[in-house]
Amino acid sequence: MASRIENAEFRKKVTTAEEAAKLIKPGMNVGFSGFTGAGYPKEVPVALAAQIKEAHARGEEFMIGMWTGASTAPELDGALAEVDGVAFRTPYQSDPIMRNKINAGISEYSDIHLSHLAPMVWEGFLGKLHTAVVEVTAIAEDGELVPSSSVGNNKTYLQEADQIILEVNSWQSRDLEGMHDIYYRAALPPNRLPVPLTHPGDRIGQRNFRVDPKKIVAIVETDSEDRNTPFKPLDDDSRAIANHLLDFLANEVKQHRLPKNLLPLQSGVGNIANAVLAGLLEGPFDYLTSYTEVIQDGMVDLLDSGKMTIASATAFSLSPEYATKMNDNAKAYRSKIILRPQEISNHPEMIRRLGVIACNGMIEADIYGNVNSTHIMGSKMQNGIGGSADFTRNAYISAFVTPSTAKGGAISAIVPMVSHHDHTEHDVQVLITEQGLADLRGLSPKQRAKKIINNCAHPAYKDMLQEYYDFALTVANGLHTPHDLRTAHSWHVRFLETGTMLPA
Ligand code: 0RQ
Repeated sequence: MASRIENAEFRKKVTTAEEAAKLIKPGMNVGFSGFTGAGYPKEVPVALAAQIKEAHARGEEFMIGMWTGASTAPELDGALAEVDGVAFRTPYQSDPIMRNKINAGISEYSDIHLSHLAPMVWEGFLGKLHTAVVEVTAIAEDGELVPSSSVGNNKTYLQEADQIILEVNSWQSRDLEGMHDIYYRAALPPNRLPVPLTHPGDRIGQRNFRVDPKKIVAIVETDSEDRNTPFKPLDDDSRAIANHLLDFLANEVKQHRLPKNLLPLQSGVGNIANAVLAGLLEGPFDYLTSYTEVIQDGMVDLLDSGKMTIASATAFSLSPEYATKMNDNAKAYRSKIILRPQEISNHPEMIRRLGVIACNGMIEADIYGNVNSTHIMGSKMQNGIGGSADFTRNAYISAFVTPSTAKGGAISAIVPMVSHHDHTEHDVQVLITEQGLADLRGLSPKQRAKKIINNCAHPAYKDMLQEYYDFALTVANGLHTPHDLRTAHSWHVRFLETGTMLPA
């Protein structure tokens, strides 16, 4: 493999993953690159996990604090969680082993908004950052670091860490250089200035990361690919949900509440989000733009077709097929895709200014429009809030999507009262299931309940929801948001006790 370390001084620091991992000591806080399976370090975490395992076998304590951009991959979250090596984890994660360790009480998890984490690190709220382990595409001749397939919190981790370990990955396209926009003028109050970005395509920063060479303690070379997961083929429910949203947007244009090319789109991760993007490909909207977190396959198709002119994000989240396509054609995509630090891709200031149309997945919503994105049955962590709240609260239109039932119909996604609260009724404007869409804008709680039960609930649960609501009207201590507190969570309790929310 040809070296991507184009600066001679940096070449002297090349070592093995095992030697590099030895520089990470028990109790250290480590900032890792990585966002939705893109741009995470692939060699050092696996070597570190082996060393943690050996230390535990000798009866020694060895755990670290793990900060990332968002979710990573089995070689990072999976490997370190497997050996009980993670004392503390933040922010969004979705690895099944990591999730189990959090829910088993082994790893503490702080579910921080994705736009908040970098400023919190600057502020020192999370304590000292001892080490950064960051994947880059290349080290340029001038000593700057060419970012790889995600930017995430890398700028912050490179600036704040005492010591830095780099993984230089030659699988990433060298042509990625120029796709990124690294903004260095963000500051803490009272010195914070407006971020001068008024269009998703604006470039306000520089191409590469700066780094203090004195802080680099090891460089590891690799050519391992990002662990990208394929999307499931579009199912009928995803298609129905996507169609409800597209019809809604078309009507907003007709009512002159949205321009013909809409406003910049944010779409969450997963199959429904991808179905929405697929629907846009066939839809009537042209000259679309996107101001979002991740670039998915569907967005690449929109850019290819010319339907979308520009996409701004912080990372790729592509299937293996599309990752290869991106690597082969990075030069051509550089004029249409911009990857930014996540405190900019998810910045409330920009989301509000641009008027982003946000669409995110959820676990459940209640009849009043409160949304739970993170917890199963009140206590068990699924993934985390990610960037969903960065976008939802500040969006021009905020929509949440889900199939109306889960686990083969045993769970209703519309419940009397959410078992955990991420997005309040004040922030949730549109709810969509395969059954239909509830436009909640400007409605009172009781008006919302009517729409949600009628338009979004699955037929198997519709009468049960109506009964709950009707009874709540007779027992509630006030008629603004009527609840029967004795039974508000009885559906969840029934599921935990019997395996279904449906009565016997
Ligand atoms: O469980 O894996 O055991 O089968 O939850 O559900 O239907 O596969 O949906 O992958 O789109 O995830 C909210 C988790 C939806 C996601 C959430 C069970 C279901 C399945 C996953 P299994 P699906 P998705 C910007 C946006 C927060 C972050 C975010 C998410 C599993 O969208 O993490 O929005 N959002 N970021 O069976 C019990 C219910 C359930 C349920 C689903 N009501 N009760 N279990 N499940 N509904 C991007 C980033 O921030 C990076």
